Amino acid sequence: MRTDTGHVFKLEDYRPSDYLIPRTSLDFRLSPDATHVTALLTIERREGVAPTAPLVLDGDALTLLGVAIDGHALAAGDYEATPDRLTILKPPAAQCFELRLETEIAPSRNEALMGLYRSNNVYCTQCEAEGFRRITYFLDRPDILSVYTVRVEAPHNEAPLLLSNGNPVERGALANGRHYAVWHDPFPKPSYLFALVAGALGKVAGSFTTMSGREVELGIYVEPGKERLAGYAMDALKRSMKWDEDAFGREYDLDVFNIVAVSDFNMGAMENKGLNVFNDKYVLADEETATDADFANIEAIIAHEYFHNWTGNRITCRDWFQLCLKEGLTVYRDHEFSADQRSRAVKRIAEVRTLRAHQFPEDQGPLAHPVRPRRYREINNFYTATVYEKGSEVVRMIRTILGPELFRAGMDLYFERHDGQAATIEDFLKVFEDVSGRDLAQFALWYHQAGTPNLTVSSTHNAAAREFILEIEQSVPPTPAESRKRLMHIPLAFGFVGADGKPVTWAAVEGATVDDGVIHIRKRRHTVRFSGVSERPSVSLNRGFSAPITLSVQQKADDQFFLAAHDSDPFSRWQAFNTLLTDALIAAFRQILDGKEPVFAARLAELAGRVACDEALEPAYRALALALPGESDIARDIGKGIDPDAIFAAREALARIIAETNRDAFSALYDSLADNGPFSPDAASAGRRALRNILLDYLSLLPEGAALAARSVILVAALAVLAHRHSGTAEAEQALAAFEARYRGDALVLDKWFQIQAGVPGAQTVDKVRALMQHPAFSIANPNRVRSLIGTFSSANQTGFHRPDGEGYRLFAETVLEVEKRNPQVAARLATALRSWRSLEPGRQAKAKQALLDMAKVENLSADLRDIVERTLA
Ligand code: 0A1
Ligand code: ZN
Repeated sequence: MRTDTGHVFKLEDYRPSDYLIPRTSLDFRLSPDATHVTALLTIERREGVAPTAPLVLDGDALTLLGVAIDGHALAAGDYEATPDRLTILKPPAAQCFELRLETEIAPSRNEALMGLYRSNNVYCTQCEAEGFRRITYFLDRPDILSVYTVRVEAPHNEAPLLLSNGNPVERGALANGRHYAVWHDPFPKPSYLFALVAGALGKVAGSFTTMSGREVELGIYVEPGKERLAGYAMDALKRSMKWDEDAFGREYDLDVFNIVAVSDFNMGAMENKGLNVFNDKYVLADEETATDADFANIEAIIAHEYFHNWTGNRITCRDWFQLCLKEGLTVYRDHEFSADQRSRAVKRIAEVRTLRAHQFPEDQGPLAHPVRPRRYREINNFYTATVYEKGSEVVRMIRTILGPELFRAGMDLYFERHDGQAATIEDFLKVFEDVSGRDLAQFALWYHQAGTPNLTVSSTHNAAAREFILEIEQSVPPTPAESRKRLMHIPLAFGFVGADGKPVTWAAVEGATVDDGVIHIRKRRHTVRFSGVSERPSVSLNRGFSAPITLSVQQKADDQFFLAAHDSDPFSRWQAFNTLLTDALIAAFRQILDGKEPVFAARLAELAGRVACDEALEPAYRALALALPGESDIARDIGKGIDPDAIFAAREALARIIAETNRDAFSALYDSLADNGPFSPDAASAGRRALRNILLDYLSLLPEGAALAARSVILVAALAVLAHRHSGTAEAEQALAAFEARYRGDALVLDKWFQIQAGVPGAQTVDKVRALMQHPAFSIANPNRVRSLIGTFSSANQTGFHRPDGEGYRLFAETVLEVEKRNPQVAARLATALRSWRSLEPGRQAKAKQALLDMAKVENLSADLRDIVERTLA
């Protein structure tokens, strides 16, 4: 485990490497406890660098067996080797030489799941961000692009399948039941994209003909016997390949494209060139148990990794500060893909909900950082919602500002200009400046400045002058290390809606640039005057969520109700209703804290009924509208003094009133949505199921509700409703027991069972989680198990985790430290669940702080966990 060195990496310290590695040959003799790796590296001194410059290679926990240059073994005084560094003190004077390294590693003992490790007896690798240095010494940085040839050798019976990046070149049998395969990847790539997989796996085969007529062989490898569960993933892959051709003109470039699903994986998946490695959760889907969210995730992640082939692999990042160059852009591309495959409006709402749930609290808390950070101690901790999701929003804003044609022209120029390079955010912005002739300097602050900007908006209508005025003021709250903020360029899409529901137009506008339905906010204050507006319109702002900001609008409830029923922009219509719900919940929260019964306006519950039954709206959209803001969404909007029990009570009270008001309508609609035909994962069917599930959630609050949920419990969604709404009842206990008995042997399905129980609201769940950690199917070494149980408990169970006596935090801190011994990366990510501790009411706040301090005082903490804990406390 890499313990904390306290070293801070800074963007301004970037220097090109003195040496390059144009070619890399690797030879692996695989064995679980002692894999022998021989690396033959062609080293080139960069033009202008003095021959005396030592060659310093990165390592991590490595054992060096031998080192030679141009065929001659080095003498002891010619180099220095430690587990994390190899220094060649006096490299040859020649500009180019060959370095041969032999290392030995133990994949079976690698529990950090970085570098070469074993998952279910399969050898696999994970090298992003700095895992390659756990395989051999290397210039393990993304601007070192190398052409790889890889030979893999293993006993045939243990590993009949031998895969690496690129195209297969050669394979053959050897003595003693061994065999080998050679792979060559003609595209220069950074070491973080290296991959190797070896083992006994089942294959789903497919093929794809590219736009220029090349045939690509597709393979998805899974645990033997699970092939039938990978059909949806294969279908999603083919659709992704076609979409990238149609939407971005990007064609696949190798003869084969392989995906391997493994059971032990730190993240979702990895885009290694030609050999994506996936967490099996995002490949395997059983119709009986997979939720519609599972299918949507598989589709999105298959697409995401595939799209990286151009945005990330062909054009990679110069250094890890530029992570958003590949991630934000690729998330933007996968969002667009899903929007095209499904409903654009529904997808956009779901994206915004995710952004608000994960990125806003990051941006508003101690872990806030710019989309392109300038500093890091541990890069693993920067695979964040800010880099990914806000990074995607920034790309979306570029498209909003330039329009679709110039955006596409910029992307074409980006691919043309930077193919084969390790690029920067400046390079990316420059292509859009070049195609449009615009200056994006102020816009670039979206990459450089942390924090969620806020716009305060008020309006006045002067009937006599037929003038409508918007007063808009921007502010960016201070964030750690950035107390003063500069003014940003915020593209604010908007519309005026008249009393008849039709758009209201204007004759002229002054006070800001307004084009194509977008107000360009660039100054602190804008007074935007629209002339020729005779009636006072309702104002629909940030349509389509054109900018990732918060809005404080002085708007009457009547206007919100009106927009919730009439806004022609589906996102803003959803937003109007959601704002009404949020406002009502916050008011109820305050009433509960004051010891009062919460009261809700009757028209809110009635509106929920009308939305549910509005046949003009697609079912998936109605389902999203009916989903009340989550407990943590409400907490975020309240800001401070959070008492999760009071929020829970407010939310329950509103849900109950909506259910009671609409009992008959919800019940009839629920019945009418019964799906008797064969299962289909398509978006329309998923939408009907989503609506049915949310109706069930409401109906379960009525006296007859438990029985209704119990009738449909094979469905994961119904089991969750029953277990959460009726926890402890005989029906719930029986249903959970039956589910466990039925899926005992299936780890991924049982994860849902862990997840549902970890999410049961209330103080008793801490003990349940503790007990479940002893369940035979639970393993502290497996990231999916840990995330299902501990991750769900700490980030999706507000009343359980934030139990007033602090027991939830204690269990959490203990478990994080236990996970950390094996897997610092997963532990650090879990630990971020405490990032909003300062917004809690004082009692809980003190206990949460204590849990953080308990972690901080542990000696030899990993760099990953120390970084998170210390920044959270700072
Ligand atoms: N590049 C991957 C994410 C990823 C990052 C780090 C990893 O290390 C364990 C694994 C995956 C993606 O964006 O999908
Ligand atoms: Zn990615």
